Order: sequence, then structure tokens, then C-alpha cells
Amino acid sequence: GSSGPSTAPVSFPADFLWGTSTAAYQIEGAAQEDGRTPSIWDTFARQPGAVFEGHNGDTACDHYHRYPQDVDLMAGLGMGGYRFSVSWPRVQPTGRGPAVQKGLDFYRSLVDELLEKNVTPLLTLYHWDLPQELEDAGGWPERDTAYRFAEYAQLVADALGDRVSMWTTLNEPWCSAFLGYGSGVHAPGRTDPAAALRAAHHLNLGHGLATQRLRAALPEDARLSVSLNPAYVLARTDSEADRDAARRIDALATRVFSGPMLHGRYDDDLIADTRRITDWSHVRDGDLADIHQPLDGLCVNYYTPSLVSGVTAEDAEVERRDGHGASAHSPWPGADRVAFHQSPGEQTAMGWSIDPTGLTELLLRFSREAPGVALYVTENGAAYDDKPDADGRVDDPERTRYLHQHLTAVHEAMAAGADVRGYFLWSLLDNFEWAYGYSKRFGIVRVDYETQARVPKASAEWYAELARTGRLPEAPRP
Ligand code: PNW
Repeated sequence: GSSGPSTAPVSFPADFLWGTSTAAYQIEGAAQEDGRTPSIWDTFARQPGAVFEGHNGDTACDHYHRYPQDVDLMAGLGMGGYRFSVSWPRVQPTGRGPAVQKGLDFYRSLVDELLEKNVTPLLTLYHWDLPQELEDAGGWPERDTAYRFAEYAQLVADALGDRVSMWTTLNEPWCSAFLGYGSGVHAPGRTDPAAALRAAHHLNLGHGLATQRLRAALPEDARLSVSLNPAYVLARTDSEADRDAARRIDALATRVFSGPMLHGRYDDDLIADTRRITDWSHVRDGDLADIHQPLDGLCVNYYTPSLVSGVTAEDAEVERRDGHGASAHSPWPGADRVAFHQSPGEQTAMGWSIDPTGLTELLLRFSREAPGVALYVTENGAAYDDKPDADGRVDDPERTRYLHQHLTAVHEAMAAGADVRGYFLWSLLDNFEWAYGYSKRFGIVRVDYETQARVPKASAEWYAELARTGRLPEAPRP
């Protein structure tokens, strides 16, 4: 168990990479500067009701102008790595054609600043900000978007390949496909289950084609990866209906991406479960081979478990009669007989329950599925409603406890043989939390959105000690 008080010190290897994570739209701001055009998130955030209180990323953390200070902050915390994403519409505004030099210059300066401070950059090519023009042409449900993504990858590789050695193609393609085109709670806000499944395939294809381009364009020691958010699915009981619900969600959350990327296949049960929605004719000969490219790293994002049960015909009738979920669109095409439940135990401010076992299990799963591939945790962290005290200090013991539990879980996976090389905490800064706007704070550094002042929270000091010593410090007691 990872929750009991530990006595033996938990130590990580000396070369373990300690870092933090961010994403372009969530922190950069400067939405209309230097030739950047709208992404699907700029457009979506302007739709009434799409984002909490109409918030958007126009200014965000103003990182576009404050990046030297933010890199100093990281260096001051002793961070060895930094995971950031490149805004596609900043470097290739229409999603086609030549790059905008000023957009590339920003990322080059950011990377140079990082390298100067000995912080290793991990560059993500796509963290959800598709150029709006590509969405207007059909977006990820259209095959052409995969080709456009591969070309964009080539532009960025040509510009930054001499100074960035760790590359990630996509962040959480599940969110792009199923929250963006299925449930519609993320940009572009479409609610079409067939389109969501086509989007998933074209994200896979985009990943594969981009990986081929990167491999050809980058030096031999470049390390290529993808960030997935696999679900840690628990069946509510051992009944056949509940276990089948768990199998369906595992297919739609995880195997729809890990299948083609790691094994060159879509599993039969996934195809069968979704046959009513799509005939899968968008998968062309050769696609699976294009997607199935050797990777050097596999990046896992993990926050919370998924507790599911199978819904009987009777349950479904009660739901329908009471009007629950009648208008809600599901991010799980073909799994309408699955119910999601709140897991027991404590929750973060997102309402997400805490279960660090999921992180251990997912790391071990991928270490079995992708032998020889280095594993990274590229997101893990927690939102809490923390506030500065009278002296301006932010005490966030819940966040530190969350981190302590999950890092213990990472350590357990490593002790059981998982080759985990680094951990990137979500997030460096409080930032634009997608549909929740600025109402949820994930940072270990507080951002005052009036003044843009940054104040490291107590969790940042705790994490800095871990990065400095390689030993997990005690967490504050509840
Ligand atoms: C991830 N869900 O988002 C993202 O990669 C980050 O940009 C984000 O800020 C972070 O996790 C915290 O939310 C997710 O609904 C958003 O399942 C929603 C879901 C999962 C991940």
C-alpha cells in the first residue's frame, strides 16, 4: 500500500528527471501577437456557456512575455526538466504553408533560456490548439488534418531540432477526439460519436506520420514519444456486466490509441463495440503500419481512477424516465450501457478522487506492453482552492500530500521493474484549466491574474527539496 506512513527513505536514481509541465494555450496569452491566428480554443472559449464565466486564454499567465522570469523560477526550484507545448497557430497560422519566423523565434528563445539554466526541454507538438482554419476544413475527423500535422511537425523539427532532444507528438489524444468531437466539452465542441472515432484514428495517423518525419529530420539521439492519458478502470463489482463495462472503457480510453501506436492494431472488441457507430472504413490499408512507429519514450498522464458498472435495461429505463443524462452527450461512443461512479475517498477541487494505485498499475502495464521503452510521467498533480495568507504565503498541504502519495506510487512501479526516467508535475503555474477557466488552480506556483505576480506555494518548496536530494521528503500530516 502507498498510503501508510513510510519509515525507509524513498530514493530515486540520481539521473531521474524532475520537472514541471505546461501547455501553450493554458499559459502563453498574447493570442493576437506576432501573426498568431485563432486556434479552436480561442473560438470555443467565445461560445456562450462553453467555458466557466466566459474565461479565455487571451492573456492567461502572459508567459509569452514573462518566459525569462518563469525559467528563472524553474531554475530556482532546481528543476531538471520542463515540458511545454508549441502553439500550432503561432508557428503556422493557417495550418498550411511556411512557418512564421516570429513564432519560431519565441520557442527558440524559450529553449535557449532553458538550456542556459540546465533545464532539459521536452517539447510537445500538439496540446489541443488546432488552427481554426483546419477545423473549418473539417478538423481531426478529416484525414487531411493528419497530413497537415506531419508537415507542421517537420517545420518545428527543422527549426528546433538542433537544440531540443526530447519530443512528444500528441498530448492526450483521448481528450482531443472524445471531449472535442464526442461530448463537446472541449474545443471544437462537436457532439458526433462517429466523428469522434474518426478523429481518434486521424490523431493516431498524425502521430505516426509525424514520428516518421521527426525521425528523418532530427539527429540520431533525439528521443520521440507520445503522451497518453490511459484510464485506470475499476469494475464496481465482479459481475459479468460490470467487468464488461470496464473492458469497454479500457478499449475506448486506452487501447484505441495504445493498440495502433504500440502494436499496430485495433482490438476486435473495440471494433465490435463501435460497429453501430462507424464501419471503420476510414482506416485505410497501410495506416496501421504508418502509426506503429518505434518510440523511445512513452509518457503517462494520470490523475484519478474510473469506477464503472454495467447498466441493465432496467437502470436505463429509470434514467430515461427521470430525465437524467437525456441531453448529455457521451465521450464514450458505443458504451451507453456503462455508468460512471464516484470512487470512495478524498477528492481534489476537480471532484476527482484520489487513488495513487492507478499510477503504479498503469506504469507497470505499459512497461509490460512496451518493453525497452522508457517511461515518463508527464502529468500528475491536483487542483485545490488554495489562497495566500496575510503574509502572501500559500500553504497547500493537500497538494503536497497528493504528490507524496503519487510519487510513492511511481517508486513502487520502479521497484517492480518499470523503467521510469522522469516525472513532470502538472503544473508549474496556475493556469487556464480548459472548460473550468481560471477557477481551478493546479500550480505549485500561484499566479495573481490581476498583477501576474508568481508566488511559489509550499508544495513548490517541497518539490524543490525532492529534486535537490532525490529523496521523497515527508508530507505535512492531515
Ligand atoms: C489534462 N477528463 O486534461 C491536460 O493535459 C491538461 O492540459 C490539464 O490542465 C490537466 O489534465 C488537468 O485537467 C484533462 O475530463 C482534462 O477526463 C479533462 C480530462 C482529462 C484530462
